[in-house]
Amino acid sequence: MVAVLIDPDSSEDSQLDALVFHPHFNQVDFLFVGGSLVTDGNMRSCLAGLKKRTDKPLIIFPGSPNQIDETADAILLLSLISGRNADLLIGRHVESAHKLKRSGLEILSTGYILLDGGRTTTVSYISGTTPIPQDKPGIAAATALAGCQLGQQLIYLDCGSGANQYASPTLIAAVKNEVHVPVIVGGGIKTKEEAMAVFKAGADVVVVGNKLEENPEFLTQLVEAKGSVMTS
Ligand code: 1GP
Repeated sequence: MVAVLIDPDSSEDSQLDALVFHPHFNQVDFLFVGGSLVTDGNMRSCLAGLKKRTDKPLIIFPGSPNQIDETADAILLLSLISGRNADLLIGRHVESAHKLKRSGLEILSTGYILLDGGRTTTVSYISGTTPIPQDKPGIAAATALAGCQLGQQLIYLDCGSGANQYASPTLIAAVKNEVHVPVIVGGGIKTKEEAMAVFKAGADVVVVGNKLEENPEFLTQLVEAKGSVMTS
């Protein structure tokens, strides 16, 4: 499946139109909304702008508890299991627990694994955590397995938005070999070939943000990548 990541801080009406009215938008499965640094509270207006245009599932990909908004459909309740920052493993969750319960959002418990994408990304800087080196697939696989043993329903392998390097197929395959929950892969995917490699390695959901923000026409190639793997 394909998910498009929308950053509420850079979602002008014209950008949303370019995405939603794209001829291949019907092939998009989910819209993830959020980011590791939403500075000016645009979450509600971004969700409203999307709801006006589409009935695709709107799933919050939260960078902080202030991104919880009951007008979405669901939330990836992320636990940053590749890091050792207690606040991002359980602290923020405790702070948000009541708000989340009241929100009525569908909660998708997600083991979030940050991978080294070849540069310092906002998420690694803001979270203060060290990403897993991509040449250590065994560490990523053991981390994903531990997340599942703790009851997480999804694993998200992320190189961080705007990464130079996307998740390596070897690492994705190692994780897939270890866990039986859906694996979401994102960060730094910029070409059709990269998207195909990620799908082929076993990603259940491929997420693209930056590249589509920069060029909505990339949706055609992303959808072709998904299609080519489904038919092979
Ligand atoms: C980031 O996985 C997402 O958390 C998407 O990354 O913006 O690099 O596509 P990009």
